Amino acid sequence: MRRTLDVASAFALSVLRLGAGVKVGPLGKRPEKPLEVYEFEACPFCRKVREALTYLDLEAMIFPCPKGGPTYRPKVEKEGGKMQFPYLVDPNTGEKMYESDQIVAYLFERYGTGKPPFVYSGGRVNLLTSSLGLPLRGSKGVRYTPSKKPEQPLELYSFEASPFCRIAREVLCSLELPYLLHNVGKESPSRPAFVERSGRMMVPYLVDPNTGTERFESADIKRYLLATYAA
Ligand SMILES: N[C@@H](CCC(=O)N[C@@H](CS)C(=O)NCC(=O)O)C(=O)O
Repeated sequence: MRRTLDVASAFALSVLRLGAGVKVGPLGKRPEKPLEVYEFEACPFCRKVREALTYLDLEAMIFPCPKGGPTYRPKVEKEGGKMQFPYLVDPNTGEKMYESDQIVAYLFERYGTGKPPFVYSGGRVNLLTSSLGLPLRGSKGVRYTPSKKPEQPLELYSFEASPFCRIAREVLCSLELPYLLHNVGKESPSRPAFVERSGRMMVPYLVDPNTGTERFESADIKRYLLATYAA
């Protein structure tokens, strides 16, 4: 029952977002290096950026910034001048920026084909639909859970609107575990290589190079992360 409610509430958030973060759209130039995104799962502004990453089939190093997180929050404040999320660093161009609408516009301009479709664009309606369902998730993906730091970043295959991926991302976020996010939305050109690697098209799929673990199933991923990294 608990698990059903967990999945249903994560699914409700994606329904409210009218399909944003499900499918890949027309793509532009590809970055050589993954983008770097400082964010936290329960932030509605951050969600808009993650949706754009799925649509544009972009890989990103995610540096989770849960409230109380001791590592990446102070880093953002030091580098950018304020503790505000999302914060994007594009190592391909040297661009660094706050403001979700500006980040989304930048990503579509640079790595898409220009202007974002309505559901990805700025404005009150999209912010409202990105915020409305959040109370359903309670405190998940908000606060820092003390953790042991991995030597190497983890990797997660995911797409934004999947409720199961959200469950995995929330735990990565709370534990402040940095990870390389591989977006494999519907129609993603990255899917064949993922299926070749994992054996089937299903997400989330976690890769932990620190322990040699690779696994599907959000509930198992959550259990694994807490058992391995919660302090
Ligand atoms: N206009 C900004 C608003 C960003 C914003 O208010 N983010 C909140 C999180 S949802 C924040 O950084 N709060 C400070 C904190 O979490 O400490 C944007 O669209 O990026």
